[in-house]
Amino acid sequence: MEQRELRLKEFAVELFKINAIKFGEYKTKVGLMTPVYCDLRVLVSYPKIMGILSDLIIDTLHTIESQEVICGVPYTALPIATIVSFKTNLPMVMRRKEAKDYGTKKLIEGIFQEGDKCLIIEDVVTSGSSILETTKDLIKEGMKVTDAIVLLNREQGGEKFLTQHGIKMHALLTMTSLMKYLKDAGCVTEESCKKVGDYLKNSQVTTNSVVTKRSKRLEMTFEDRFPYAKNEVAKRLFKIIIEKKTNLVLAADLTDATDILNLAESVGPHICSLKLHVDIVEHFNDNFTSTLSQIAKKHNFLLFEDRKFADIGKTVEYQYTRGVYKIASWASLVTAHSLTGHGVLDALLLARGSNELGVFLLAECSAKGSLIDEKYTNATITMGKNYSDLIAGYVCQQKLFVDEPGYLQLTPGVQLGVSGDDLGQQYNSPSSVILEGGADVAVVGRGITKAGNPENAAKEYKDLLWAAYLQRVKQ
Ligand code: 5IU
Repeated sequence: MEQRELRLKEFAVELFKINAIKFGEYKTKVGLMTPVYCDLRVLVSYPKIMGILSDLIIDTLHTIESQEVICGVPYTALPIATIVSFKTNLPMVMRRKEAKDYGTKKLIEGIFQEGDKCLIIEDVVTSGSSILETTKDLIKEGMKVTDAIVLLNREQGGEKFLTQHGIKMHALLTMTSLMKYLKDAGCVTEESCKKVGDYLKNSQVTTNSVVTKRSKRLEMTFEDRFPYAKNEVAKRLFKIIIEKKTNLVLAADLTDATDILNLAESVGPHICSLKLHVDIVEHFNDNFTSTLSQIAKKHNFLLFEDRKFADIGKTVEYQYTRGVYKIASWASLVTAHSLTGHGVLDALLLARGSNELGVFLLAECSAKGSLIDEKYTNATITMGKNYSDLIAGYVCQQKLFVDEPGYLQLTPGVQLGVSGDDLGQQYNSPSSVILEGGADVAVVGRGITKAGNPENAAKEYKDLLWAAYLQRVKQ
């Protein structure tokens, strides 16, 4: 037997001895039964075996084109990557795993240059989706990923999936070689080997099922979608929604400044954002927006100006930054029409400067007789795709962009017990906009502002919307 194969065989037997590989009847993460279970987290308790493992990885590393940094997929592979980094002097980067930290902290810790090639280290590969998650963040930060070294390839489809995404997988052990080594060493019976072989044949993770699960916006939780958001304000909005468990946006369409402030104060705890039409506010002054900003900060919601920008870019730039309202100085979110072309988005991108800004692009309207047709809607969605750093999502009434989990669907026209108003507004119920319409966040105006007790109404809408969301993602 070749030297390396001998070392791998010894390593496989060590894994068996420390119970990192177990045989019997075990439940997998997704609830299926498996005759072989790998728990490589125990490795940290065996420094000597960690040493053997890191040397085997380093041998493989020498067969791969040069890499500038390495990254272990959290958590099990983190200490393994650390040892490899230490022994090879190859710097390491770390990916944050906790979604809730993303809003305020970096995705990737450590120093790297734009274009650096990053080698991925992982313990066990089944579908390959964990490696792809990590890869996406590394790419987002400007690195390249071409290779991944893994301890064990379970041979359930992960290698093919990663190849399709341009990542070559180098496995120290495959389930087949592991079983052979263990059988040769007398650790497992012929029967166990057969059971594992049969199991592998019947439990292939098809590439499609992985892709579909990962890209279905409507079935994913806000937590799972968070890493896909590219716009900074969208990330903040995701974070607020998750923390406050509310996807309710209040349309505070009152004309008296003090009434709006009082409403914001009482309803603040129940909303993720407060939407204004600032040009309907009488006696507007800068005090109004600064007080409102303080309330927004206190109750952790975002200020949203429903300005529906729709002019040539230069005018939009002025409308956003200048004049009486100085929208840029207080609104984190605005709406824009796609009608006049991408100049509107270019202008907002340019005028944003160091201000935080997320744009909801108007793809549909809730008003009866709207001239927006399917072609316009589709062209709007396409336009937004080129501005992922600026766009927080789309305003629309039905399930669109279902394969874009990082964008939010904002749906207005929500009220209980009323089908519309005298001026063309059309209403749906909170549960139907979420379940049938595909809304992520819903806008409620008069359903709350005209209620006898707006705070109680807001709480009721919040609870109904959240229950519908949980039902949609089956939580
Ligand atoms: N709004 C709509 N429909 C739309 C768009 C915006 O109702 O298609 I685009 C705004 C108008 C108003 C709020 O500020 O959402 C809805 O208020 P009511 O819930 O009071 O109808």
